[in-house]
Amino acid sequence: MAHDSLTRPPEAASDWTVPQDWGRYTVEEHAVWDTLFARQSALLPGRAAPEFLAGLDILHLSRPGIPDFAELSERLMKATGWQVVAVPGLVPDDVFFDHLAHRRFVAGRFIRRADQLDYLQEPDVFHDVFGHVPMLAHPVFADYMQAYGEGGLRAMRHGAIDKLARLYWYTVEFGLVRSGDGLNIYGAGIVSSRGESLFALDDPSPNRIGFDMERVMRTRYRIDDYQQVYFVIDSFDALLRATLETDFAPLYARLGDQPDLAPGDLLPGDRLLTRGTQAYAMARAGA
Ligand code: HBI
Ligand code: FE
Repeated sequence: MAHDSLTRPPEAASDWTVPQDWGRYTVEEHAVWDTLFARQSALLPGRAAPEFLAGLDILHLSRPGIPDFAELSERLMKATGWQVVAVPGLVPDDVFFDHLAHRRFVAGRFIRRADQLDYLQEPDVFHDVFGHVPMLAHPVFADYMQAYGEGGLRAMRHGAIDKLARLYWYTVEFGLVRSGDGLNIYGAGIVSSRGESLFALDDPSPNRIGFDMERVMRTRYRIDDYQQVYFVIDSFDALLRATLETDFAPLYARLGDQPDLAPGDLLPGDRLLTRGTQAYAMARAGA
């Protein structure tokens, strides 16, 4: 997603952060958080990765109301050295990567309206804090997110942001992880969405493919509907190792010579866990 068209709002600092102004949230806004939290908490046991559920506990996120980032950051800092900072919305890529590289997770401070419970385009505080922050309490994932930020700053020098954004998309946002003989959710975009928390694991429509760095970086994604493919990591250790061990310069060069893949494409070399019917995507395309 190219964010160079963004202009920094006057109230934002040079690093695009703004005060959360926790005291300004209304009773209705806290109630929206509580409604979303209750829905997802009822749904996620057995579906979300145990590491995600542990993060909810470690960070006391089951307390009612929108979390105060100062309190949340105090606990998170003790766990993995991360903190949560408020931003007005999407920030430019270089700003985003720099925050991640310094263990600062940027979270939107606004929350969706009660009539937008099921979907919204811009990441709000529920998507960012409920979706992304619990995994930051897990040391290996916390290291992965910082490595991703550092990689992002390098990718900019190779003009490879779009390739690296796909890694973020298919892991941090929409990743699945093996758990015993099943699959669990760890991606924030899934775990913060009731519909996709069901669809990603249960629906026969999407492909589910074993994670491979080059394959992920070749694969386009959609931002407007459920994913047509989910990539599955064997473990968070494996994801961190893959990121630290990849020599990205030659990989970006190889990627430059190969055509991108559409979200629903399959390759002979894919480690295919589910060959999807793509029925959902076809129905939506035909609608
Ligand atoms: N800004 N606030 C915010 N949140 C994001 O998730 C985000 C962003 N800017 C850029 C971005 N994500 C992605 O395009 C990067 O992966 C490149
Ligand atoms: Fe997100």
